[in-house]
Amino acid sequence: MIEGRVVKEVGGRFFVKTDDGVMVCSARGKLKEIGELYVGDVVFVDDSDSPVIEKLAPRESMLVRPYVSNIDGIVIVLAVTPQPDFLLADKMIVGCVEQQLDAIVCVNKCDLDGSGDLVAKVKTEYGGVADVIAVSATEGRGVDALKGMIRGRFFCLAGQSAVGKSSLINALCGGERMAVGALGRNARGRHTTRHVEIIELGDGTSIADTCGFSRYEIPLVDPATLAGCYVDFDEYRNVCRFRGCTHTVEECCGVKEAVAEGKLPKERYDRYLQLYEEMSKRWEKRYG
Ligand SMILES: Nc1nc2c(ncn2[C@@H]2O[C@H](COP(=O)(O)OP(=O)(O)OP(=O)(O)O)[C@@H](O)[C@H]2O)c(=O)[nH]1
Ligand SMILES: [Mg+2]
Ligand SMILES: [Zn+2]
Repeated sequence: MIEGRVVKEVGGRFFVKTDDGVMVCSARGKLKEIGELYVGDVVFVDDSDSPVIEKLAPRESMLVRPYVSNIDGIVIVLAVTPQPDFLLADKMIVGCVEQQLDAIVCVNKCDLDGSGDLVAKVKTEYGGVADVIAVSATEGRGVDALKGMIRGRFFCLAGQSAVGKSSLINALCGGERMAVGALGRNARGRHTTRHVEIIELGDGTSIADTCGFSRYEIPLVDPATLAGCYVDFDEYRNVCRFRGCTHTVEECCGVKEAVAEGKLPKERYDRYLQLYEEMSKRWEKRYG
């Protein structure tokens, strides 16, 4: 059997990269069911006849949106247009903390960000929890710096449709690898990329292009533990009077004080309350 990595899946056919090149494979038994094999999976292929994936190696990490496995981190792409959905980005960062993945927040289309307002805002929101980088896929600005940040590792690009994920892949590999969409008149995008695909950039670096999305559900967690995924709150929680403070309704809360003093971004905190509320509702209904 030959070992390889699933680098792309289209309509039940899996493209598996091995030392000898890419093989187009089908899958055996349960593995051929939808949602069983992910791009990023390490698999074993029987090529005695037409190549078939027989076995799956254990996964080190796994995301269900986008569907990809064995990544080291996520490049969360925001852009000047379409309008950034910060709650979506918060949720992706919670997902990264839970799976112990690196998060890079990448602000694309900074050629349209005149005086740098969006970049400044994103740095305020996420500077305490992730690396933030400003790029322009079309003008090439910041692309080498981004490449440096992911060197030697496997990252996936994630974010809303039309933020420029595929354009960034093209800029990173200096070619026209991925199809790029046009912006719709409402600037909401049209979902150009329809499958996940891994592109190797050399030096052991690879990056996955993924389909844009506008909804992202983090796995259900006890709302009491949600604040633990906000690492920017860490330095203030020892001021909280109550152990296990959720930083919502409690008195004498270090996080709330930090927000009031402008040390933590107010909008991110407000979205935390929103997510806390959402999670509490899901938690109450967890048994049906
Ligand atoms: N001005 C400007 N436009 C950009 C930049 N990057 C991408 N675009 C444009 O944004 C549009 C969408 O780009 P895509 O790369 O297809 O976006 P995507 O995130 O891959 O979208 P989906 O595949 O639908 O998820 C295209 O019209 C690109 O030309 C940039 O840095 N500056
Ligand atoms: Mg795309
Ligand atoms: Zn608190």
